Amino acid sequence: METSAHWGTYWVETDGGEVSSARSAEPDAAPAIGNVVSGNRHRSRIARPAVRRGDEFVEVSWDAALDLVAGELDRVRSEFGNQAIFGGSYGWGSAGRLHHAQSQLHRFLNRIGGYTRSINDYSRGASQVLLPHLIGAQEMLDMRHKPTSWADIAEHTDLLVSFGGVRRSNTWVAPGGHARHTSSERIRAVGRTTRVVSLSAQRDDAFADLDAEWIGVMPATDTAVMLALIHVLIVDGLADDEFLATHTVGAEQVRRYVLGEVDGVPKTPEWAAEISQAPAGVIRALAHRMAAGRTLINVVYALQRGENGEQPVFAALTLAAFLGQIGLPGAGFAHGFGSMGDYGVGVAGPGLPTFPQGVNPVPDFIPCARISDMLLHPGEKVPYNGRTLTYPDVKLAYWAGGNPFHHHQDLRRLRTALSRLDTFVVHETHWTPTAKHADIVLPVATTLERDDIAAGAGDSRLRAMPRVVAPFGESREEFWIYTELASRLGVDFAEGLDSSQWLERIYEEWRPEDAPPFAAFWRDGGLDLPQEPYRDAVFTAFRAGSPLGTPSGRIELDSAVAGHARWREPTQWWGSPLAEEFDLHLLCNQPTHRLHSQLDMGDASQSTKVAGREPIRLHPEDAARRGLSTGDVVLVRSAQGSLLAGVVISDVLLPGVAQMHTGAWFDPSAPEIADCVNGNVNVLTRDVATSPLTQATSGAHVLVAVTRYDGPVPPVQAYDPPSTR
Ligand SMILES: Nc1nc2c(c(=O)[nH]1)N[C@H]1C(S)=C(S)[C@@H](COP(=O)(O)OP(=O)(O)OC[C@H]3O[C@@H](n4cnc5c(=O)[nH]c(N)nc54)[C@H](O)[C@@H]3O)O[C@H]1N2
Ligand SMILES: Nc1nc2c(c(=O)[nH]1)N[C@H]1C(S)=C(S)[C@@H](COP(=O)(O)OP(=O)(O)OC[C@H]3O[C@@H](n4cnc5c(=O)[nH]c(N)nc54)[C@H](O)[C@@H]3O)O[C@H]1N2
Ligand SMILES: [Mo]
Repeated sequence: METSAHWGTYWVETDGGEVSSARSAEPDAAPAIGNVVSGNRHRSRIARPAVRRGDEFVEVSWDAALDLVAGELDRVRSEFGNQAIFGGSYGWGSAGRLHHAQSQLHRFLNRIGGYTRSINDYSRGASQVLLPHLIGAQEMLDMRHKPTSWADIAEHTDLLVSFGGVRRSNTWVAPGGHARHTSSERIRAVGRTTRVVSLSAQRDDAFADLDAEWIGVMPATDTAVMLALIHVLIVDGLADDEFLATHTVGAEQVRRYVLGEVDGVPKTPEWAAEISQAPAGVIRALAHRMAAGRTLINVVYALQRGENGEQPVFAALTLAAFLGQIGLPGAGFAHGFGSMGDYGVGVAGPGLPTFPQGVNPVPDFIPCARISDMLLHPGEKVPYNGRTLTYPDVKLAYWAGGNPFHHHQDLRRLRTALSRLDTFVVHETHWTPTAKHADIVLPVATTLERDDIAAGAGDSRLRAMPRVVAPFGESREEFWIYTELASRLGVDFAEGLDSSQWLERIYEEWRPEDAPPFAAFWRDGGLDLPQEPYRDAVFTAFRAGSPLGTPSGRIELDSAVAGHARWREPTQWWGSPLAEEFDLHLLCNQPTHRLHSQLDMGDASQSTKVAGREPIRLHPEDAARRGLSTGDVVLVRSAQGSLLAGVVISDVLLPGVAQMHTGAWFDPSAPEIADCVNGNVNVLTRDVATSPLTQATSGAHVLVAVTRYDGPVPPVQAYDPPSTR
C-alpha cells in the first residue's frame, strides 16, 4: 500500500497486522523511511491514556481521561478566561490533510471559546518578520512558494552563491510529503550547467553533484562577508546604480555604512576576513565573479536561526540589489534552496483539501519560540515587530503534533517553565520526552493507522492514504478525541459526521469540476494535479514595473522598522569572550536519517549513533588536541547544560567548529553525569531571541567545550516508557 510522510511517499507491506516493510523505488528516497517498521510498534508507543501521579503515570480508561481533560479545560476557561489556554502547539506532527494535528486542535479550541496562539515558525521565524518590511507581506509568502526555480538556474545562472550550501539531506523533506521526490534530479541538472560556490563552516553542506567550490566561513559571520562583497562592488565600480535608483530605497544609507562613513569602519574584505576567517583575496575575487555574469545568491534557513539572524538575510538581499540582477531569470536573491524539498521546483499546484479550523476569538499570541518566556513571565511586556506584546498568564497548555523537548532551546529552562502550568495535556503516538512531562497523555493513532488524503503544496498528485494497520493498543484518532471532549463541554466539533465522512467532505468541498467524485478518487488511489509552471513570481513582475507591497513600492534597503543591514556582533561566536571557556562553535542542524525527533528509536536513525548516542563531528586538529578518536564518548558542555555524545572525526569542518544534528530524544536519567545522556543539542542551546524585532529561535548555534568522558557510560533510557501503574 502507498503511504506518505513529510519525508516522502513510499510503499508499506503488512504481515499479521503489523507493518513488515517500508520502501521506495526512488533512487533519492529519504533514509527516514527506514525508521517506520521498527518505529510503529516500538515499546515507546503509548498504549492507553495516562495521568501523572508524581514521577509515575497511572493508566486510566478513556472515559476517565476525557472527563479529566474536559473538566480542566472548563475550570481554566471559567476561572481565568480562554486566553489562559495555550494551544499554539507548534510542530510537524503528521502529513495528511484531515488528521493534521494542529488544525484539529485549533478547531476544537475555537469551538470552546478560543486559546492563546503562536505565530511564525522555528524554520525561518526571523525572515518571516523581516522580509515583509523589505519586499512586502504577500511577497514574503510568494518567495516561499514561487521563487526562482531550479530549472531557471540550470538554464540561466552562471554562478550560484549559496550561504549554507545546498544540503541534499534537507531536500528529502517537504511539508505534506510529495508524490515524487524531484529536487535531486533538478539539482543534478544545475550541477551540469552552473558554477556553485558554497560558503559555510562545513565542506559537505553542498550536494555532492553540484561540485561546489567551498569557501570556509565561521558560523554566524556571513553578514560581514556579504557587507564586504558590497564594499568591493561599490569601490570597484561594479554596483548597479541604475537598479538601485529605480528599484530600491535606502541604498545611500547602506553605501555610507559600508564605506565606514557612519562608524569609521569600512567593511572591507580585510575587515570581513578578521571576522569570518574567509581570506580577503577570495572575497574580493568572488565579488568580481558575481558581477561578471548571471548570479543568484541563496541563503539557507539556518543562517537566520541565530542571534541577529535577520541580518544575513537582509545583507544578502542588499547584496543582490547592489548587483542589480533581481528579477532576471535565475538571478537575484533566494532563501530556501537546500532547506526544503519543495523549494523552487518550479510548479504551483491548486489549493488542497483542508479541515476548517473556524475562528479564534482570543487575540493573544506569542511568536512561537517565546514559549518559555511566556510561561516564566506572565504579564511582561515585550517588543516584537515594532510593537509591544504582553504575555498572557497561561494555566493550561494543550500540545498535539509537536515536540517542544525537541524543538525548543535550553531544556532546563523549558522544564522550569512548563512546571508553572496547572495542567499540561499532550496527544502523542510515542512516549516522547514531551509526553513524559505531561500531566495527561492521550494516545493517538499514527498516519499508518487511519485513512487520510496526502499532498504538499505544488504536488503533482493528491493521494488516497488508506489505513495500513489497526491503531496500536487503545490509541484513537484525534478526531474522535475532540468529538468526545466537545460533547462533554456542550459544543459541536464534528457536525454530526465521523472521520470517514469528513474525509469525503473535505475532498468534495475542494473538488474541481473535472475531478472524479470521492469514491472514484479513493478507488483509484489518487488523482493527478495540474502543474502550473511559473517564473519567480515576486521579482519578475517587480523588475518589469509592478510595485512591491512596501511603503515605497520598492525594495527597502533601509526600512523604518528594520533599519538597514549591518554587522551586529552576536554573544556566541568564535570571536566573543565566552569562546575562551567554550572554545568550539557547535552547529545544531537538521538530521539526515529522521525528521526532527520523529522515530529516533527507528533503525535508520539508530544506525547513525556512535557509542549508542548522537554523534558529534570534530575537526581532526580539535580532536587531537583533546586526545579523542572516533567512537569515543565525550561530555559536551555549554553555559546552559551538558550532554554525552559519540565522536566522529571529519576534516569537512573548519577547525574550531563542531556539528551535531537535532533530534536525539532528551534523556535526563543520569543528571549527575549530564543533563542529557543521549545527545539532545537543545540542552546546550540558549533560549535567546534572534532580536527584539523578530523574536525567533536562535537554536542553530551555541558555544561548547568538549572533553573525553571516561566514567561508566549510562544506558540510554529515552525510549523506555515511563513507569506506569
Ligand atoms: N537547536 C535547534 N533546535 C531546533 C532547530 C535547529 O535547527 N536547532 N530546528 C527547528 C525547526 S526548523 C523545527 S521545524 C522544529 C521541529 O520541531 P517539531 O516539529 O516539534 O519536531 P518533531 O520531532 O517533528 O515533532 C513532531 C511530534 O509529533 C508527533 N506526531 C506525529 N504524528 C502525530 C499525530 O498524528 N498526532 C499527534 N498528536 N502527534 C503526532 C511525533 O511523535 C513528534 O513527537 O525544531 C526546531 N528546533
Ligand atoms: N532530512 C531532514 N530534512 C529536513 C528536516 C529534517 O529534520 N530532516 N527538517 C526540515 C525543516 S523543518 C527545515 S526548517 C529545514 C531547515 O533547513 P536548513 O535551515 O537549511 O537546515 P540545517 O541543516 O539546519 O542547516 C543547513 C546548513 O547550514 C549551515 N549553517 C548553519 N549556520 C550557518 C551560518 O551561520 N553560516 C553559514 N554559512 N552556514 C551555516 C550548516 O552547516 C548546516 O549544515 O530542513 C528541512 N529538511
Ligand atoms: Mo523547520
